[in-house]
Amino acid sequence: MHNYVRMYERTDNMLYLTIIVGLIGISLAACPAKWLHHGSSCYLLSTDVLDWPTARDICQAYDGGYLAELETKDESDYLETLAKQTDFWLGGKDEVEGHWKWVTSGKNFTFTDWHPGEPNDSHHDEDCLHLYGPHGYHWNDSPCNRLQNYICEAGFKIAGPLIPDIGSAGKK
Ligand SMILES: [Ca+2]
Ligand SMILES: [Ca+2]
Ligand SMILES: [Ca+2]
Repeated sequence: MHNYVRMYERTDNMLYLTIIVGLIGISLAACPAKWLHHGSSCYLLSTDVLDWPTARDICQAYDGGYLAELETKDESDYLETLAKQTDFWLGGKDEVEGHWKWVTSGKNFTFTDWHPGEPNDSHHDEDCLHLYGPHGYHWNDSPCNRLQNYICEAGFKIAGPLIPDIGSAGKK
């Protein structure tokens, strides 16, 4: 009887340890569930459509999240390949006409992949950046109130090597 009690206590302790280690593991996971990892970032391709300001706010509501900022050809190529089914808002805007910036970081564009003839500020009403299907998913400026899918980006968190070791011990 005494041994049974001790065994259950031990099982409970192992359960708590497993839960705690699991929670630590989740908090240190490389990318959150449904987010894709590429390079130093995680990306979430939306399944809903929003106007550009709302998409920006939704992305910023995620921990460390922002509407995607494409700083390199590698990053742009990766997302253009993924975007092949629909158009996606990106985190660029020309608040001052023709002066494009990434809104979250405030950085000027260091790399661009504009479709030829873009940005054209069509009807003097295109101030928000997106990957545009009819333009081969290259960059285009578009009216900010248009409802489209969007891509959120967040920093890739590297899990420490110690945590997986504790995790595997806790499961034994
Ligand atoms: Ca980026
Ligand atoms: Ca514009
Ligand atoms: Ca345009």
